[in-house]
Amino acid sequence: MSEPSSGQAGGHQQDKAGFETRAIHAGWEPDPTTGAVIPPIFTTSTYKQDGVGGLRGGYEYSRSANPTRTALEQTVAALELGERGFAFASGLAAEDTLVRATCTPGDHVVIPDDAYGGTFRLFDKVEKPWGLDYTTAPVADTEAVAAAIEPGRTRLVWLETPTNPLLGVGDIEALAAVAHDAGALLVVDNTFASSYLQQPLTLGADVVVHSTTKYAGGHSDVVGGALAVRDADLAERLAFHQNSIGAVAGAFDSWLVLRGLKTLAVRMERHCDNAEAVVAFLEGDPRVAEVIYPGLAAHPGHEVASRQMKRFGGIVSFRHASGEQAALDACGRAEVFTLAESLGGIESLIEHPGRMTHASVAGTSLEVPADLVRLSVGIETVDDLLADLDQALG
Ligand code: P1T
Repeated sequence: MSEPSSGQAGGHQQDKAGFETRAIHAGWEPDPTTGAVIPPIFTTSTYKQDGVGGLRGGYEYSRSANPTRTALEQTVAALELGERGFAFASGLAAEDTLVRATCTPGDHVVIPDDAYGGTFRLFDKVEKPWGLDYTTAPVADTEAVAAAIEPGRTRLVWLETPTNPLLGVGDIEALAAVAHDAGALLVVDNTFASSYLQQPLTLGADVVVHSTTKYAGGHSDVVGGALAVRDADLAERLAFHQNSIGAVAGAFDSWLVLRGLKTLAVRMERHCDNAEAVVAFLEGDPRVAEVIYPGLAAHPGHEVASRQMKRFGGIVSFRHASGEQAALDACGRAEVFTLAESLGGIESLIEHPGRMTHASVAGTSLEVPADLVRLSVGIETVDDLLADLDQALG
């Protein structure tokens, strides 16, 4: 097929407009026919050809490209300051497509020893039987990551920063150097920080991964994933695999994520404000044994996070001083914080990683503490959030 213009960063990336301007204007010019300011949801599977092979704008079939998805892909690229973006049906679909585009059976990858449970399950239960070997390493320890690399065999060094759910911080610049020295690519899952707080491609990363289900979509109404890259050859490989595997974002899902991204900057500022207030409240509470947040000066990754993140994000984890049952009870008692998996939406969520999002890592090196509670701090009235936590802690 002839390549559609899909996924190339739009003009607002090239002219280096501000983040908010790119979020609102990249990927779409008002429609020349109608003046539509917002991209329509192109609910079409196929496109009329003007004679065989005469594609209009490169559109042939909606697995290959769809104009609503193109608008999202261009926006993702523009926000990450990459050359090209790709949108998928979920974060895990984006991850799997990336792995298959960059690795072959017999290769090796380094993955975090603290990561989303579903990401670990993908490597352990799907990619490993396919023939891809992995070693886990703590992202906060650059030397440990370097030691886990097998030069000549390691294709990817995979990073989450901050990690899910323990909020470990990896030094993107240092890890990019370590990966590149060994001929590997540095992949950064930027879901927790969002494109607004951190732009890994500008720090040397080769690929950015998002679960757009989270802050990008921002309203807990869509499941999606995205990739952004700088290198044109890698982009071509990803485009080929995206089309060949076919785990693409549908038009309506693309539209929802695109709409979410337009307000990402203002939402993230409020998420950060509210998270800071929650941290201050929990820090002073004897029912809490430990508050984990990269914005705390005592957090081991605070200095690195201060360098590579604009602010410290909306996720706060804490350990209940009275153990696992007390942590479970707190999750059950919360009212304004909804007991649910996922994160990054406007509403506050509370969950028990050990029994919920990270149940699939039980018994592995990624197992999380049983007394751990994870909060996705939303943008509600902050006093209501603090009062709810106060009653939930018991
Ligand atoms: O759920 P999905 O859109 O497929 O994205 C997977 C994923 C990838 N990376 C990170 C850092 C994630 O947090 C996730 C999904 N996480 C949750 C559902 C959760 O509650 O932690």
